[in-house]
Amino acid sequence: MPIAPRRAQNAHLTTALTTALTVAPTADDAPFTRGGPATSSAPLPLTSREVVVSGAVKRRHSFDLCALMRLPTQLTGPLDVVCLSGRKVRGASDYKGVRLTALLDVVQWRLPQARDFTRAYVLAQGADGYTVMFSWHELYNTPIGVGALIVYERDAQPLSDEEGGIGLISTWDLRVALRQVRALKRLTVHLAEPPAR
Ligand SMILES: Nc1nc2c(c(=O)[nH]1)N[C@H]1C(S)=C(S)[C@@H](COP(=O)(O)O)O[C@H]1N2
Ligand SMILES: [Mo]
Repeated sequence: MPIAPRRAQNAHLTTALTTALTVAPTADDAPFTRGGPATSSAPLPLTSREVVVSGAVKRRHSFDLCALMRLPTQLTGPLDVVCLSGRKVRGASDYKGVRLTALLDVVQWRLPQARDFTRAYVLAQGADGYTVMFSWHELYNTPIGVGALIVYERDAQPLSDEEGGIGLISTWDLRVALRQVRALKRLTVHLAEPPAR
């Protein structure tokens, strides 16, 4: 079933987001762009062929393309990938992948104390080190979890090496480009340390 992005309902939130981010470099997203030294003319493509899930999990596991394809398929439906600056990176009619929570359900969160989930989170890292975060609550207690996908196809074509091979996309984010991770390599589960009482 396609996941329809809830753009219309979220219009008022976009305004709030723009206001909240005025301290961030909105005019120019240079700090967020990738790339090696300015001198390198043809940087190697950053590609992932498997995603390793580790950290606070019951059993560490590596998912290659075949393993991902065995999990229940999700399609995004039409989606604009827009950066913090408002720049549209691309439009897609469909991404295909599996839910991030489907991978986490395989490895199982290791949460020794009853309420550990309230401070649990996942870091998703690309081949170049680009890292984004999802909390347990976002994934299981908000609609974000339904739209957070590990993707391997766009518009019925496999993601090429140049496009990263395997990626992550958070369909229901207001600005989708930011939490899109190209060449997703690692997912690590963590427990945030509460301050001493
Ligand atoms: N691995 C990785 N993913 C990334 C980034 C990055 O630097 N590295 N930049 C993000 C930002 S800020 C944008 S705008 C988009 C750009 O999309 P594209 O690289 O797929 O064109 O990727 C996002 N995902
Ligand atoms: Mo960006």
